[in-house]
Amino acid sequence: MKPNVLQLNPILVPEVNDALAARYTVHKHFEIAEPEEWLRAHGASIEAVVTGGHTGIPRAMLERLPALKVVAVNGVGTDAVDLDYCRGRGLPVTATLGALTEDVADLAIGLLIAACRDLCAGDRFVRDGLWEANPQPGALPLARRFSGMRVGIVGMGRVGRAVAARAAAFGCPIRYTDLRPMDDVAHPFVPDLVALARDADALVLCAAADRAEGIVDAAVLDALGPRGFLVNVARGRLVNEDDLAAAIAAGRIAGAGLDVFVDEPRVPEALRRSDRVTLQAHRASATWETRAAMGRMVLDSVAQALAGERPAMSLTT
Ligand code: 8YV
Repeated sequence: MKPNVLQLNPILVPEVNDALAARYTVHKHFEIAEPEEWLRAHGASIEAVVTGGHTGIPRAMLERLPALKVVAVNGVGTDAVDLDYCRGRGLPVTATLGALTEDVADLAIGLLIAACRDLCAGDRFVRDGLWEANPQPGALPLARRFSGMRVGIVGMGRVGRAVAARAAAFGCPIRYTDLRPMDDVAHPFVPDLVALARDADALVLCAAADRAEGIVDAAVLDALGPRGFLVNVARGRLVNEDDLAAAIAAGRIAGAGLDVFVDEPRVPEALRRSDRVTLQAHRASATWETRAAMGRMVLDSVAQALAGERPAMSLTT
């Protein structure tokens, strides 16, 4: 009999789904009509959970899965999994470490350029026929140069470093903040986020959200100022979204490029309405290349755990 796997999030790469289905009996939680009842009846048979970074798994669900041998997160963020609880249970929680670094950094730079060069507003201007109606060069305001902008990176992990490498290629001076300075990073470390924002033209959020919530608030946004841009490719809850919406509406910051939000898929009206905000639907890792690589890591992690080995990508065991 094949081991039972509970999948909490759709996987978009057919080869990964095929490989999962060939090896395991896969139960798609998101397709089960009565998930609570189903869990009561079948929870004890589940040996592996496959979930997304943003979805994680509620602790109450973990408690209903006594035979569980691994939580394989198809992502790098593990803030939606109770790692301490899993550690206490000796349960490996794995992530797809390194698989999505380049794509997330690419999107961060893409969002920053989109925000400061008004790419989406320009696209709408052409697409909606407004250019023909307003052919004079001043119909669209001048934008801002990205090359050479002072970039402040919040979280100098894999993604932060990849953003730094890209921004450096655009001639951007870089400074960063994190829980502590990193010996192997040459860019200046700034312990205080307000101070980092004050001397930055753009703040790029790349931090894990396990221990940080609402760290980008009105004080940070005001330090960034009316010529500053905010980019978030990490987690929505790093930002106080009400403060951000107010700062955007009042022009207290210049603009934002956002891939993540506090309560996805709900995005505050003030952000959706503003031309100075470029929005994405949590897509930073959503390329064929990255999702296939992530899927292979998930398959490896589940296989290792069910073979009784410590998964190479375990963060808790
Ligand atoms: C994914 C993510 O959208 O890696 C993460 O933590 O949030 C994203 O890469 C998600 O995990 C896809 O399943």
